[in-house]
Amino acid sequence: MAGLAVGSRTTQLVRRAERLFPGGVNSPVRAFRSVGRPPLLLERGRGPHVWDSDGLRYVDYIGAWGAAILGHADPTVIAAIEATTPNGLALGATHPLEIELGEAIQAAMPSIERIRFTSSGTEAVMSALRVARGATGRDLVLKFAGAYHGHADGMLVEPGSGAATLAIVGSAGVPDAVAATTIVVPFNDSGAVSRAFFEHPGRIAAVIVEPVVANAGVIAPLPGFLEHLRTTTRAEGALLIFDEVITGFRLGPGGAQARFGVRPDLTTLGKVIGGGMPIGAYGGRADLMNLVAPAGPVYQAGTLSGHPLAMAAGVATLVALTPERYEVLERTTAELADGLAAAAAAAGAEIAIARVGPLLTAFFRPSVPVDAAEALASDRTAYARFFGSMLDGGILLPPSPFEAWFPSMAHGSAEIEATIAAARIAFAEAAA
Ligand code: KE4
Repeated sequence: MAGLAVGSRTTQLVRRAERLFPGGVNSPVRAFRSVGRPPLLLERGRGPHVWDSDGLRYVDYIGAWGAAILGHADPTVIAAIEATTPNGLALGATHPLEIELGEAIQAAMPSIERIRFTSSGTEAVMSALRVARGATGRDLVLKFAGAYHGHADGMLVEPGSGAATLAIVGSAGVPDAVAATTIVVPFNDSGAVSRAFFEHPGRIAAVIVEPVVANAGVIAPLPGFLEHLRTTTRAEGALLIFDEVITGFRLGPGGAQARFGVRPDLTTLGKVIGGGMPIGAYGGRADLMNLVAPAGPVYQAGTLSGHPLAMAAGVATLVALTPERYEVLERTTAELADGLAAAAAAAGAEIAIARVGPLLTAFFRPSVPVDAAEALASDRTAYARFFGSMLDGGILLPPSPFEAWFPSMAHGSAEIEATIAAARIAFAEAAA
């Protein structure tokens, strides 16, 4: 059975990795620490499947943390990269493909009047926050507990994702003075947002939000919450930043801002727009983005920003993201969510399936959470057992209860049925 035991090649590779990288990984969540299993090394992906270094195949819901929306090794994306590679890699000046990808993003997200590419989501968030501070002359930023916006110092205050997985509420090495510039309130708590502005009049440069939280597991915005952020920031002279690194081009071509009809001042993007290549982007109102060097006084730069291979992969991906394929992905995810809920009910397991479009999380708690405190109170031990049982059944879930599952457009009924069949066994084992 897949994943039953980590084989000798993986064991040897893990031992070498542990002598090289902190915790044996290049990003904490990959260590599988919270699910009590040895980490997998993934060596190949194709469509809905990945293979580990022992050659075992899994139906994959990590999905490169959202980037692999078309499925792994999509032929059109690979072909675009292969066609670009012979012309050289980074050339150090603007490449025509940067213009193509920028125009494709702008066509899908009209709020993005100007855009700047970076090489990661963290860089995109750092830069958007700098623009907000440069534009307003204010120092404070408001974020939501359990949201993850990359590892820039000021964002590592009650972060989600891998930090929440490790029960980290802050990070060593972040000066108190920097952490003090970040105000944290509960997601979906409009009153707390208003109180923060009342307590810090004229000092908050921006509110940054995952419009659908994915990094505490999936938490949907309550009706009116995003609208409240829009009206409050506008009234208070602060900017609204939608961190759509996950939701952008995942919740549809226009992301969360189109799905919920709320227009932010700035947006950060990543993952899908690079088709699996290293990428980030920030953009928004022209009057704000024209503050960015060399047009204005807010400095930001990047050696590999707009890398031709990332641009080629991103263009190929966005071209492939047709309305029909989004409809199929929504249906697939809904079938998965319904099947998981039915399997849990049949086993008498206390599971709440949170789903927004093609994003979902199975929370081991009685109801879907409305904020990170409720999400973090879910049963981590039960999730770890569930994760292990699903892995043994050939299904690879995110190795943390505080991540979203990322089904792809390559996941078909066979993969959904296999996932639900494995969940029936896993829930029964968890309930035993
Ligand atoms: P990167 O710097 O990791 O490219 O992006 C940071 C980031 C920013 N904003 C949001 C909403 C994000 O989800 C992320 C990164 N996402 C995590 C997965 N939850 C990356 C996976 C990891 O840390 O290994």
